[in-house]
Amino acid sequence: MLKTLLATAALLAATTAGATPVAPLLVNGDFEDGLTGWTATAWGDTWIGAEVDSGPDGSANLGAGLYAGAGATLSQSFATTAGHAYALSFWSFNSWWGDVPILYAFGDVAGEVSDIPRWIETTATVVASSAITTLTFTFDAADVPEDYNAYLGLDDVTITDEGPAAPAPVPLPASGLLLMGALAGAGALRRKRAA
Ligand SMILES: [Ca+2]
Repeated sequence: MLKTLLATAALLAATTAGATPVAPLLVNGDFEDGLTGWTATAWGDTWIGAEVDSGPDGSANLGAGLYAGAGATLSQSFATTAGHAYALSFWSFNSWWGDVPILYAFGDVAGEVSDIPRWIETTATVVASSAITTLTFTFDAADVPEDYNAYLGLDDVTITDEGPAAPAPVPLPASGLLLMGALAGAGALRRKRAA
């Protein structure tokens, strides 16, 4: 019990000190530990796995070989605080005769990266709506023709908790109606007093 209290106190102290860097919410987002922490599914002949040293900084990265009509998904779920904004960043590339897109879904935000012949960074910000949020990548090879294959790379996936999201601005029509209501009320009060 005392140990738990001390640990909690230490955690609070570290959190409030502000000097401690924000811990990554994802496990193994840089694939230096293979596919640990990730759930990977592949369809057909698609291959998905960790490459050793071809990442953006010569590090390990995720590789996916996609064959005709096949694709693969990669996902990871983690704890989030509803109402907090989360910044997503990842590096990716594709290599093929054509252009196989990388689709990503993070909470209720979805996006697509395509035409990336070299490593580039993609960023997005999401406001979490629940205690658990899932990040899913889908490597869409639906357009890969027979006897061809595509190759995709993914590395340095990070999620950063940016704290409570700024409240959405009140729509003008709503505030206008409120103002009109207040003015009408004041007018009615004046008429009542004058009567
Ligand atoms: Ca890496």
